[in-house]
Amino acid sequence: RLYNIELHRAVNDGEFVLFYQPQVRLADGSLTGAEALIRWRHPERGLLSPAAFLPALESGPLAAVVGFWVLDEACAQAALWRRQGAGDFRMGVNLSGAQFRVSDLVAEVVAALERHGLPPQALELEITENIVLDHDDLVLDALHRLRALGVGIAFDDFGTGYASLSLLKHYPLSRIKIDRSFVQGMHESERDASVVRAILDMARSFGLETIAEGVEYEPQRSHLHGFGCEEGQGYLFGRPLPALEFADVFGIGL
Ligand code: G
Ligand code: G
Ligand code: MN
Ligand code: NA
Repeated sequence: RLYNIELHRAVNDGEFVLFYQPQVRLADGSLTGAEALIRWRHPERGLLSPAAFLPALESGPLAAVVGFWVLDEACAQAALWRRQGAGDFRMGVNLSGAQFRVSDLVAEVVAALERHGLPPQALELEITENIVLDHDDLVLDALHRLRALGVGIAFDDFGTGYASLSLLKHYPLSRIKIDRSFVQGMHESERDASVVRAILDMARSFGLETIAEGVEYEPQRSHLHGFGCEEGQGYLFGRPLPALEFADVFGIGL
């Protein structure tokens, strides 16, 4: 209960902030975009990461409100950075199931893009297996309409769920995000490396773009690049940062 009151206060007082983690081309490390990641600047408990509050947020009434705030804020940021010379910069935004259930997700996305003058190709929505399994037809229909508009759909944490192959077959995806659990083991474990190679082969045959999560060490980058993975995200390239620091580190708006 107390937690719900606090979440309402966080929404009303603007205590949520977005951090941005770089996404780069594995070939040369050049920036392609960022994933927006929510944080809670809690007045007493300091900076909270999603693990500390997302479960409560997503099981309560504010999940969609906060989700659409994230969408709007991330679109505004991407539009600003593109105007400041970041070129084809792409912004990744995580979705929650509530955003499909309680409102018209497609209308909200279109409104956010128009509000900020962001082209649909510059936005990539990230979905997980849980979202898809919970709300089947609703989700499928919304995703088809979003893809038709040109918005990207990335399948997050790919490979960890039970239905990955079935989802690949049925859902209109544009990218696969290879889960970091496979990436972390791939330079030590032949099995993990095989899983990564198989995922990349599948992505190719479905015509999907690829990004590897959790890239921390140079050998992981070079193996992934050698296997044909296009992009990477992880501590090797940069941690999630507040917008101003991100722009500073990546030379946007200089
Ligand atoms: O930022 P961090 O690496 O701690 O993120 C942990 C998890 O929280 C990630 O798996 C990410 O998908 C999820 N997450 C981060 N930001 C958002 C958000 O804005 N909305 C939703 N639904 N999930 C998020
Ligand atoms: O897929 P998801 O949206 O959950 O991914 C974002 C999460 O992964 C964030 O919590 C982020 O802090 C974390 N993360 C990003 N890069 C790395 C990395 O290189 N190593 C590890 N262990 N975690 C990472
Ligand atoms: Mn994600
Ligand atoms: Na995620």
